[in-house]
Amino acid sequence: MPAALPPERVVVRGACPHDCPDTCAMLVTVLNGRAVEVRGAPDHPPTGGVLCTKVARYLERTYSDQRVLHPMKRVGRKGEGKFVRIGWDEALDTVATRFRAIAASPHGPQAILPYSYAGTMGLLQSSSMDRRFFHRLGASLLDRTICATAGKAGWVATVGAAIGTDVLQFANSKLILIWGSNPIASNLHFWTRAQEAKRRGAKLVAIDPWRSATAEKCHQHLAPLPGTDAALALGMMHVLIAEDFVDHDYVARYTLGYDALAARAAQYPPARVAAICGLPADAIVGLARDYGRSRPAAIRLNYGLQRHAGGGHAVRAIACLPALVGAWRDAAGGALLSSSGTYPVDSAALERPDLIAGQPRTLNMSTIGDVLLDERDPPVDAIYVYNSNPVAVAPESAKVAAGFAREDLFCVVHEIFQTDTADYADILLPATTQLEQLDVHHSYGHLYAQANQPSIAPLGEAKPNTEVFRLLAARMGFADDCFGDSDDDLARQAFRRDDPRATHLDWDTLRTRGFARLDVPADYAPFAHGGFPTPSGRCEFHSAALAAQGFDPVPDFVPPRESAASNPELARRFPLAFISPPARNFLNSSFANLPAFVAEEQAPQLALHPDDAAARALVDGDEVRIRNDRGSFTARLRVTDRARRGVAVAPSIWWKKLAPGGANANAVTSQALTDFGRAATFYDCLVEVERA
Ligand SMILES: Nc1nc2c(c(=O)[nH]1)N[C@H]1C(S)=C(S)[C@@H](COP(=O)(O)OP(=O)(O)OC[C@H]3O[C@@H](n4cnc5c(=O)[nH]c(N)nc54)[C@H](O)[C@@H]3O)O[C@H]1N2
Ligand SMILES: Nc1nc2c(c(=O)[nH]1)N[C@H]1C(S)=C(S)[C@@H](COP(=O)(O)OP(=O)(O)OC[C@H]3O[C@@H](n4cnc5c(=O)[nH]c(N)nc54)[C@H](O)[C@@H]3O)O[C@H]1N2
Ligand code: SF4
Ligand SMILES: [Mo]
Repeated sequence: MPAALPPERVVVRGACPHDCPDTCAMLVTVLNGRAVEVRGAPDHPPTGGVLCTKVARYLERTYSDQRVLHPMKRVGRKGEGKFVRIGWDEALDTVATRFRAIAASPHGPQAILPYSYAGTMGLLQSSSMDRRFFHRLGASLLDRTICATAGKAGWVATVGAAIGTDVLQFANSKLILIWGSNPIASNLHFWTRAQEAKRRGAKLVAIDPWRSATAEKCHQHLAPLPGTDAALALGMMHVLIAEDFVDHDYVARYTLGYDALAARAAQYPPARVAAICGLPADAIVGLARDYGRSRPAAIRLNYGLQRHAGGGHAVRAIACLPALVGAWRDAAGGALLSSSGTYPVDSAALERPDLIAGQPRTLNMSTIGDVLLDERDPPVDAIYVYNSNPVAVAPESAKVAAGFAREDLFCVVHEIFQTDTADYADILLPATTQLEQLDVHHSYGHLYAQANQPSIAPLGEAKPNTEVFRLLAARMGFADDCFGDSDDDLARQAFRRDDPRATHLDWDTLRTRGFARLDVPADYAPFAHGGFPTPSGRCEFHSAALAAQGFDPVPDFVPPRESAASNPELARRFPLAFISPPARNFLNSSFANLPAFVAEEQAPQLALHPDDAAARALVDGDEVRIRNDRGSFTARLRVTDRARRGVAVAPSIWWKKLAPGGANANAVTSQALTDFGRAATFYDCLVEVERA
């Protein structure tokens, strides 16, 4: 009898690819070519050996029997999801032939639109060869605004770049404001540090219209009405200035526009703020005093609070707080929205914007429904979707679906699964998962760069994004050298090595060790001595750059577009403010097709306060319809005081085709955009609820 071969067992280092600030380091155990275990790397400080419950079960995603494993072409109606298998050659030839024909037509290459977001956050698979391809093609540019650009614009106008407190430092804070963020669901490894701080005596305060799992575990929870955070921050500043908690030395040395900010804050006394936010005035005063007295005091603000008409101003107002009280002086003080700007990513090398000839137009991904349906010159004749599921995640979904259903639209979708969007594809291409592809990662929540090594061979005929664009470039006859770059070549170009923070980020080191910390001190306090990367080098309470663009140069409260105060007529018909924040077991719409995760979330739910339910004669467990002029969807009612009065909450994002009635929360959300950053306003949305 031949002796059995010894099983070959290897452990490969990887990085979680999902759109999550934690960017965990993964260890993938492979036995005879098959991944058998995925766990958190214990030696990577932010991860500390722990993955969230979703990615701890990543193998259920990689080896799911729902994987798209071969190229396919559509045979049914658009949206019906009927396909037949074809070969890669036929698939790529079809795409190249159509793209060439459109480019040569009177509409020109701008009639082609790429559509991608952060299905994977890896620098290679999210924004390298793809951008080169569409730049060289002359396609329309995509404004990637669906998540964070309002907050980013507000933060950058104030602080200068997406730089903030080191997440590891929050363990040493004495007061942590968790603002518009539900880290137990969406930023687990920050929550670990907040818990550590709590054990050492820190006070945790959640500011969220909904008593999230996180708010429930904080010492204090303030539930402002959605979209009123700028008023709350200005009210805090009112009190901090009136009661002289201001760090005058810090303000004088390192900030700009104090008088203008003080004048603005003077317009927001606690009584006025109380009325705007729906909070007791003494809670606002108490919050300001706690913040003024505690040291170190840190704020973890997140994107939940900027999905409103005034989202940019809201983040800008909060970003003023740490400079006003000098909280940046401490490594465990300050604030964190995103750390992505700390990484010297070489986007020019990866994306090659120099390949763009002329000035192609830019189309906004957050209004993709209108982009596809409205008349425009040239029209969008072709869309190529990858790393995103717009038919489920983009606002005003009925219009998005109608746009994708256009018979004259040539639609390519490159996907791991047959999503709601894939159902509309003419050509559906199979994508690899993170275990099957090479990548380099930065992070928007910590300060470590990482390598993701492929641990298994691609399943079926799946290919990574970089490879598909390389093949398409060849078919299009793009001869530029950059289309010959391998993934390894791309990985070497990821960071600007002349940046002092990038000392340890060379690819050979990353590849061997798995990760490396940016070259910043262990007790990193980015703005302890000023040095803000703004035009003035100061924290800009007054921004000349904003003024030059026609914006109010000083933070202000911009009311929600849809609220009783701003639109009473609409609020009479649709009296409930509706928010649809992330469900813990989904990641946007990822995982929302896999049985184990759907089972955890049970069914689409809507949480409503007992008074709001009683006023509509609704009881817990009812099937309810959530509706407004844009559309409707159904969910199971949860009557709970975790929702404040006047606010309805639907954890999201469900796949439409797996939800009752084929609709999800985006049936009711709007395509209106934010004050800064041209971003989506998912949580600025009035609805009415009735029994289905
Ligand atoms: N499990 C899980 N994790 C995720 C995601 C996921 O879908 N699932 N998504 C990832 C992505 S893409 C992102 S951008 C982040 C998002 O994560 P966060 O940035 O934390 O933002 P949200 O989850 O949108 O909202 C966080 C909280 O803000 C609250 N909120 C809503 N409106 C307001 C408001 O006007 N003011 C205040 N103060 N609070 C408000 C919501 O009720 C919610 O509890 O999470 C990432 N992580
Ligand atoms: N109602 C409501 N809507 C929302 C939000 C909300 O809170 N409420 N949140 C918004 C936010 S913050 C965001 S960021 C967006 C997120 O929206 P999207 O970025 O569209 O995120 P996902 O829904 O996770 O879809 C990503 C898709 O990319 C695919 N994918 C993953 N890796 C790869 C790869 O390597 N190659 C290819 N080709 N495909 C891959 C996945 O299978 C998945 O289907 O949704 C927004 N929509
Ligand atoms: S989704 Fe976030 S918390 Fe979960 S493993 Fe990935 S990076 Fe870590
Ligand atoms: Mo996001």
